Amino acid sequence: MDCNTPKRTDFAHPPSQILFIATYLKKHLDIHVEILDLAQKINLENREKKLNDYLSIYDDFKFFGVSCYSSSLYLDSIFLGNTIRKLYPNSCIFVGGRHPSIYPNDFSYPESPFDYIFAGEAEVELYKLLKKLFINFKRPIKPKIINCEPLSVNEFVNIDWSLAESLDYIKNPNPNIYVFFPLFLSRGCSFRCNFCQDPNNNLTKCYRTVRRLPLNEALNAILSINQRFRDRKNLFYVVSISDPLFGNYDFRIKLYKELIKKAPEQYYGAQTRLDLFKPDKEITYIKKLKFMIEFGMDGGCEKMLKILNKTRQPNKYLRQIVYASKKLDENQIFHSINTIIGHPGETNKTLSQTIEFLRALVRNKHYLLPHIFRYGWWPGSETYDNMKKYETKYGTKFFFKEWWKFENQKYTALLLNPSNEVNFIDITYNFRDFHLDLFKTISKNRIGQREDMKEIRQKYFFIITMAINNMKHYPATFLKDVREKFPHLFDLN
Ligand code: B12
Ligand code: SF4
Repeated sequence: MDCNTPKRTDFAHPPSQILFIATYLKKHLDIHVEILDLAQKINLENREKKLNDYLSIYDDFKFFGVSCYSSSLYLDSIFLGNTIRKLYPNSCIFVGGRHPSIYPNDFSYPESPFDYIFAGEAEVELYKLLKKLFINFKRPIKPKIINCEPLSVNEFVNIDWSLAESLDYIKNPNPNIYVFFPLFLSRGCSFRCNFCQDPNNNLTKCYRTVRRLPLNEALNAILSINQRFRDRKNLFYVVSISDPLFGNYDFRIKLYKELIKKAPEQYYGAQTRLDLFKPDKEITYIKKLKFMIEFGMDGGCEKMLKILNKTRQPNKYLRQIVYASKKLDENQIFHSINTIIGHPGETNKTLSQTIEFLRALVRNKHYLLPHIFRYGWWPGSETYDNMKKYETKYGTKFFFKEWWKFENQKYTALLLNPSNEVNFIDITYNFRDFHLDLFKTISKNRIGQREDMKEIRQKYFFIITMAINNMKHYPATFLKDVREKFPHLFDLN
């Protein structure tokens, strides 16, 4: 690799949720919308000053919206709301996203900077509210919660990508950054995996209701990215189909055929469930595209698959994974398989079964990248809403019930003892060992050499090298931080 070869060591995801809202507003109202992606800037030192400088040019703006798309952004969202309120005391500030959809009351308290809190998909309700406020601008005395119904398919809009032009990594493309344009050809998921969705949680109704774009509109959504960005110098991007499930089989086959005809040179990524994927039929088309596919396997053994409510036929499901991965590898298709460790119910036996399964899966593979995630107990999930059940059944201990209200959320979401016999310290070591074990095997296997997908080979290489380097020190650094912040947890274990 010479020094002019891009190193591609960073990833960027334009904020699709805000782009959807902005597109909808622009389409239906005569309004100027500007999008700021502060996610990368907000972690910087001196963030208060930097945020102030960054936001100080918006004194012409009356309305500000903050997206709290994951619970781990709760404190950052409040901080951002307060900064805006101090700079622009008379403005109207909205907040929406996954966390406000589940716990809107977390944003409604005396002195809250927010005027309106949106629970659910907010396009239509925000539009209606703005129309009223344009005629009569009045801030409510206390924060007002607006519950939104799931959007119907005819209310869907395709993102207007001109709105993304203000993002730093689009304005000044950096050849070292992979940009993933998240695209949604559907919304909602009919499955009920316990770590993901709680069927009894009303506020997540939007996430449970499946709605799909018709094929021609789905295709337009994909091609519109190409039309705008294809010839942009230094912009390396992947069209990343981020739906919870990537359509149904018939839809996928038709879409592959169209993509082969209309835009085969483009990189694509999509995620779906392994038990919905038909390797023998789909691979014929996928291999003609520069396509990466990601599967949420989530449980690596029968017992955990049942606890996660991932499937009713765990044995068959695991066999399907083995078969699909073999076929994908033989056909030189880059694929990743995600596994979660440390969910309530995890035992020493399930951990060793999972690593055995994964070891066998990566053996002699060149195109498979396993992703191991440490379980975080996200609100809105069955596991979160039924902690008592897990405490009684497995001896699980959850340490910080409202973990998102603590500083250091990167730890607090992970701090639980999954069962009587496995605690969070064990999971920390297992997390390291799983990575080192699998990634060392993969690096020896030699990563796939597809000539037309060199950038992806580079990405795999980068992820694996970084993980091997970082993971060696992971337990020491993670546990040191936890010990400093929460020493009492070590007395309990
Ligand atoms: C794409 C994605 C990502 C991308 C990019 C996210 C982005 N768009 O910027 C990346 C890869 C960066 C990512 C990272 C993470 N993600 Co993520 N991600 C998703 C995913 C697949 C789609 C989100 C999305 O764009 N949905 C589509 C839009 C249209 O829907 P929406 O987000 O709900 O937005 C609507 C409303 O919420 C509302 N709304 C949203 N923002 C705003 C703002 C205002 C002002 C208003 C009025 C309304 C409003 O209106 C929107 C339009 O209808 C979801 C799963 C899913 N399928 O939803 C997980 C999901 C959101 N992620 C999740 C998690 C946990 C994470 C990580 C913490 C993972 C990790 N361990 O690192 C990180 C968070 C990083 C961080 N900084 O904290 C969880 C959140 C769970 C929770 N209770 O918080 C989800 C739900 C997955 C899951 N089931 O576990 N993620
Ligand atoms: S993990 Fe995937 S399949 Fe399961 S409920 Fe969530 S989005 Fe659906």
